[in-house]
Amino acid sequence: MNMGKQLALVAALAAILPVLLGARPTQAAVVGGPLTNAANGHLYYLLSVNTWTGAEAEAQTLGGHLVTINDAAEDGWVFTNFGNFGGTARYYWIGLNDVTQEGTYTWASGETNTYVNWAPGEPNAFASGDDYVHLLRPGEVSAGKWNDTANITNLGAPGLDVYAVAETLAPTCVAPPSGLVSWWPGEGDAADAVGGNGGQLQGGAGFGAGKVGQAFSFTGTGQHLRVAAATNLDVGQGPGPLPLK
Ligand SMILES: [Ca+2]
Ligand SMILES: [Ca+2]
Ligand SMILES: [Ca+2]
Repeated sequence: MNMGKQLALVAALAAILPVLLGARPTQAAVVGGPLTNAANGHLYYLLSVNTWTGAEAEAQTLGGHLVTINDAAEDGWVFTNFGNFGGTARYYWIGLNDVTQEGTYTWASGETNTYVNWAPGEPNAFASGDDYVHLLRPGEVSAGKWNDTANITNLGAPGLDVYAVAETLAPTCVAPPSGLVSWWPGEGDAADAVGGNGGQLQGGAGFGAGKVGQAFSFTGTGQHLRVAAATNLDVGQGPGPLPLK
């Protein structure tokens, strides 16, 4: 290839590259999880490669924020579960930033805990706009420790993409409607949380993961919850027991 063609190729690539880079969605997407942290019941999601602000936007869509690392235990839990998610060592954004005031770091969630885990020499505010914090990935010196950088998607070389971890509160049940006679939450037993009409699981019915906590699990023919007749649970006359399936 002669020099003229090389220059033309470079010019063509230079024209295409910003288009390719600009093609990344402005808001991250969920690529892993949610995983539940038993220590606090919160849900954590791995988000796709994006800027800190793009990742925070997705975290808010999920009902939370980029993860707030409240203490060393949470720091370790998140790093263990997401630093090498799917067998790929990943950098990931956390909610810490000093956008509002240079040098004063705050969490996207508004929480005011003071635990930090900076890598040696960080945060160094290497460049103006280095206001966003990510973890160093497994296999690196200072793996799991924190670094401030710019609002970017990549740390400057192929493969150095930055993912993110979002944290949301545990889902909660809606408030029970007024006049509720009985409520069987299915949290490991067949107790009635409202009316005293506890039941008996029949036919090998059990419990599984529910939308909130546990739920009844009916997986075979004849499995049901049997509840005895009661004056406060009058379902009228029928051919047999009222099944809950
Ligand atoms: Ca947290
Ligand atoms: Ca800064
Ligand atoms: Ca830095």
